[in-house]
Amino acid sequence: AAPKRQGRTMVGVPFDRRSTVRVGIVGLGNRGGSMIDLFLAVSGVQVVAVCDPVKAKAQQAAAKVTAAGQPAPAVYTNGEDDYENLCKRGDIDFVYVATPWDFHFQMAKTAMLNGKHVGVECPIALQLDQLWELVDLSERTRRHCMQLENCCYGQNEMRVLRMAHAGLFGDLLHGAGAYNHDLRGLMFDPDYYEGPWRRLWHTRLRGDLYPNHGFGPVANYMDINRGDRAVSITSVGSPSLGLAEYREKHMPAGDPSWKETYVESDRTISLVQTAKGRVIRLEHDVSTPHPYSRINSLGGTKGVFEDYPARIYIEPDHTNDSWGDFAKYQEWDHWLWKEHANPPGGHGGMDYMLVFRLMQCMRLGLVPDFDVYDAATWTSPVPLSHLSIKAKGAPQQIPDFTRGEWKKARSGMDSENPE
Ligand code: A2G
Repeated sequence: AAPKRQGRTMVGVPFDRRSTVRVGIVGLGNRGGSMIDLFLAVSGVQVVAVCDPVKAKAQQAAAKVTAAGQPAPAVYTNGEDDYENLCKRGDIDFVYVATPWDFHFQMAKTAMLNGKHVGVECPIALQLDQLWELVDLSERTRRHCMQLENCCYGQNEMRVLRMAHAGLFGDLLHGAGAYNHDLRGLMFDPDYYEGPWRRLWHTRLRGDLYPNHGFGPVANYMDINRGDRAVSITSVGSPSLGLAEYREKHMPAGDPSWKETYVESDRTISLVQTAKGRVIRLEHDVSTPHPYSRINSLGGTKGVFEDYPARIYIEPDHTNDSWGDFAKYQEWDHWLWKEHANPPGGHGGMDYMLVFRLMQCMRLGLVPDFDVYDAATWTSPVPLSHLSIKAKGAPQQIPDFTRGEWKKARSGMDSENPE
């Protein structure tokens, strides 16, 4: 049973309107160090503070802020706890966290306890009790705590979302999402990440370490927490061989990685069932050779979409048993993609769409596109797939983080441009 609610629900709670959104950034490595460009590219946003224990990274970020014509930001570099001082500032509305996973939970918590809305890179936390704690804290502090899932803003994802909600796929039945990305080279690279933290998670957990890129978009298609709910997850995992094999081939004797024992399944496959009986397949594989794929599929009573590469088959447009051209459905593009041609930044533009839209919601005092309940739901496969694999695939219950509010339909991120 869900723990008793300590505050009021945060379902449908808008931001306070702000003419300028004041942002503090914690973590300026690969992710934070490139996302800062996008915060600086959106008007109505000021980056007032940056924090990273690696001084050079924080200073480089601060230089970007002044180069963009904004006042010099406060810089926090005094060890791993200095983010607490950033969170305590009185002139920040939103804290963006792009640090190693190990710190996400604690940083989200600290931001909310200091009265800040917070957006965290994936995964927002790694344990179920932590997910509940973030839900409780968001309700108690009246601050939004969001998983900043950029893939929800991909051009294909947003187009499919609009088509799904307009009924082009009929009644929705099934979908799939994945994080199948060969990260072996990056995880063993001594310089790409700040230390071996990402690889070390492969010595601790067996299941899906990174469900959000796949789960988030499909959850949106199916209105999870907005009329439907993810109820249970069943996971199976392959043997864990990929990282050890890679190490054998590429890492010199004596490298610290030789002390590690990898337990994370090379490929995890999970089946999530929803309250309406729909099925979502999730896959995770970052330790074997394969081309990148988030799978990103959706099927219903009128047809199906599959990505990588994008193709579609919906009646009455297609009736001859062969795939149709998804490019022909451009008219269904989301307004973000129609109004922001050639967006700056990485991941084909979806990072920019995410930042622009989040900042718009804060400026205008709108309800965010997703909230702490979505963050907890999309992340719950991390601990639950591990448990399911250990239990030989036994289904695990996904908590109702909304405590019943999921039954309410809500208009979401596919609404029209409010400006
Ligand atoms: O690889 C990609 O950029 C991932 N994002 C990101 O989440 C991270 O895993 C990175 C490697 O550090 C997407 O695939 C959208």
